[in-house]
Amino acid sequence: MLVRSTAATVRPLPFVPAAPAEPRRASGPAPRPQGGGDVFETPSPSKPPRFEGLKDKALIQALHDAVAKHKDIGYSQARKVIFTALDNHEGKVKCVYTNRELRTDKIPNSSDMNVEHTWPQSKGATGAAKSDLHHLFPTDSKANSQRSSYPFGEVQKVKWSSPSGAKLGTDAEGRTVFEPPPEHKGNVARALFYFSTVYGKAIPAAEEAVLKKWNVQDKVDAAELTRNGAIEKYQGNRNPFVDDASLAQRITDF
Ligand SMILES: [Ca+2]
Repeated sequence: MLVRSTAATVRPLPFVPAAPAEPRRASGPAPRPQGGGDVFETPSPSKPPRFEGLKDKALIQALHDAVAKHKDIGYSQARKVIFTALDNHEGKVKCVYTNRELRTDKIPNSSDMNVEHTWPQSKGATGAAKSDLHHLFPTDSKANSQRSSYPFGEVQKVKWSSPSGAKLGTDAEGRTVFEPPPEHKGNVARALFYFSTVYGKAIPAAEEAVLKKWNVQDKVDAAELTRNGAIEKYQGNRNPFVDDASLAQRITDF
């Protein structure tokens, strides 16, 4: 499953959902359907552990153990949460790639705005990972199509761009890559570090190098921190790379 360049790499066990095809409703209370959705019953205090003295695989394992377990709210609920609560500010939802705003109080038509899987479904964001809010963001549907499932990178030769600064094109090595606007670059990096850690997926080396750069360039701001805390209320876990952006620098190879 894991495509790694180094041999004998021990990865943390990926988070495994109960089973595919609506299993999470087989037991436990039925989800409440109102806007904003279920709130996780026992939100933990927002004081993140420090993981001092750990690095590389030991740090990945410790982070995995600390945050992988969470509530799978299901994809329809994830979409509802994003468009009606989590990313709805004063009645408007903003595309993270183009900055286009849409006034809405419900899930919009998917040809207008939809949910971006920062870690693509085609590359493993399935099961619980498909509805994990930490890597889901609202996007303009056309921008989402442009990104497709291309890796993130620095575009040299532009094929498509948005006034926001998002670009699709080829990088210095000729690979087709997608570049988000500057203010979302760090958010993408930290979302993918989280995904790799929680689901045991490797990040290709070229992409990882760019993400680490973006993690430093676009630092965590109040909005990203607030979103991290809000997600914790829905699914019961935090993105530790948002709580402490320096963690990524202690991991040589995601
Ligand atoms: Ca940012």
